[in-house]
Amino acid sequence: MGATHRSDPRSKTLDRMLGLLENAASQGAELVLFPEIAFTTFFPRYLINDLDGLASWFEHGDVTKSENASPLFDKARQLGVDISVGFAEAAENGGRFNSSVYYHAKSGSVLSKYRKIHLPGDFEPFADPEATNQLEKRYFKPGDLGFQAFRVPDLAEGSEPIMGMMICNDRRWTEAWRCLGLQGVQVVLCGYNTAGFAPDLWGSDKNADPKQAEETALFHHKLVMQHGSYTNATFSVCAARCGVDDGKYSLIGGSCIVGPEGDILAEAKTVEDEVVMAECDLSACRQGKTRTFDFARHRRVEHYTRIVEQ
Ligand code: CDT
Repeated sequence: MGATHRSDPRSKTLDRMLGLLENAASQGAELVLFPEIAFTTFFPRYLINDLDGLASWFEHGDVTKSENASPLFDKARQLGVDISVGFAEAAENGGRFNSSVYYHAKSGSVLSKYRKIHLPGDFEPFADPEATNQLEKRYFKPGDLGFQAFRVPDLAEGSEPIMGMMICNDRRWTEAWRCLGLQGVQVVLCGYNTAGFAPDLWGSDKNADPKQAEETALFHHKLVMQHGSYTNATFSVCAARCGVDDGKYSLIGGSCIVGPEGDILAEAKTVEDEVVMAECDLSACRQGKTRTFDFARHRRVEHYTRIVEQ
């Protein structure tokens, strides 16, 4: 999904999403992934002190019934296409999370929900008013649902694929991939909003060439998607919110579908609204899962305790 500005009405963004879903369905897609916080602009970049104002960026309660989001789920059901989509969740118990759901069209139900665990950025904004902020630590709690894989009935013929979700910054953490990999995951879904040139945020050189900085961000993005897919013998699908928001904030593109050998099967050509499509034969995961990354035979867990120590 390309640029989505702070001033864009919710209905405009939703209409774009409906159009993308119809486009994908017309090409035969069985599952469509939308980005992180897809229904609005990436609001954690703004300092929002007004509580009512902040609430307006969130979906309250069941996202599939939410006024601004429900038409997407209704359309998915009508088209018979599963969707996974990211949104800002205001939960019934008052918790606020950066979440995604997997919606199963055939049963008209949410098969799985994920709440982002690795929240990047800061609680307080930078002193420099020109800096790009990412105030996720201010607006969200770390996810409390773990990295839980789930089975999807009626998707791939004759099988119930094992899937898992992560959101944006999670993809940079090997631990997140391995938690899903250990559950035998065959497809990892990951929506993201990744700033391009934002030196305060990245801790990089303020005088760097912005184009070069974006290329580096894109390189790191693909690096972790390809590495995570390969070392866990899984397909992965990632969808960017990209382009330049508010004429000022650049977000990298790079939406792609990666195979279990780490190869990119399809990738976005633009930083605008675009459908990226690949046919995934899940039996291709078998090679890695039974040989190089046969975890039961080759892992040496007695040497991994440091990973879970504080
Ligand atoms: N949305 C999100 O998680 N973005 C982060 C930006 C990094 S902040 C230093 C990402 O990992 O792409």
